[in-house]
Amino acid sequence: MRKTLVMGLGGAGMNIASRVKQELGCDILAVNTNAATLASSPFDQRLQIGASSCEGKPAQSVHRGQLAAEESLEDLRYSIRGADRLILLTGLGGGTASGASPVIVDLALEMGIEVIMVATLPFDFEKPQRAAAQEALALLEKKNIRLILHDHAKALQPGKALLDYYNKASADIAVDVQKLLAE
Ligand SMILES: Nc1nc2c(ncn2[C@@H]2O[C@H](COP(=O)(O)OP(=O)(O)OP(=O)(O)O)[C@@H](O)[C@H]2O)c(=O)[nH]1
Ligand SMILES: [Mg+2]
Repeated sequence: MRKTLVMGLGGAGMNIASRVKQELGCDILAVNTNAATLASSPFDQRLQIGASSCEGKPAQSVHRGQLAAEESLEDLRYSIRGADRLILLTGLGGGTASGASPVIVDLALEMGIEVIMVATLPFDFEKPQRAAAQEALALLEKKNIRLILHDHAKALQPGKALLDYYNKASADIAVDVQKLLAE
């Protein structure tokens, strides 16, 4: 049997991952620069990255997210070892998500792990996040991975609360993960 590791990366990635955990009951590795978010999360496996570059706080830029993953490369390697397949859940646009995910993908590929990334894209009104997501996507699209994208901008309807979109994306991604786990 193939061994699949599900990872929730960054704040959105961890929120999505908790829904996936709730619905599918699978083990999840939570990865974030933000120590407080990790500490209050429901995951058994947690990895703080970039303790020096981010000092336990949100990365806030693609550059710092990248530095965080590079700084913690050996911890990441240790945490994903033994998996044949990585399902990486994240909300592109965040510093951690956009900066760390290309580094984590490269590490996994180098270790011979198949990578499937399931990511949300920011709303149009999140201008800097949208730019960060595009920057990350330009890198990720060149890599030998499967990318499944859920674009918040395309889902936008008047009068709906942000949380409704987040919940819908999380529910849709739980379905994606269920299908992937059944493959
Ligand atoms: N689906 C979903 N999307 C979210 C959620 N929270 C934020 N987002 C989206 O995800 C993007 C990234 O936000 P975060 O996850 O907070 O960013 P991060 O990866 O933690 O990066 P830093 O906070 O800079 O360390 C945002 O721009 C939103 O578009 C959530 O709970 N669910
Ligand atoms: Mg965050």
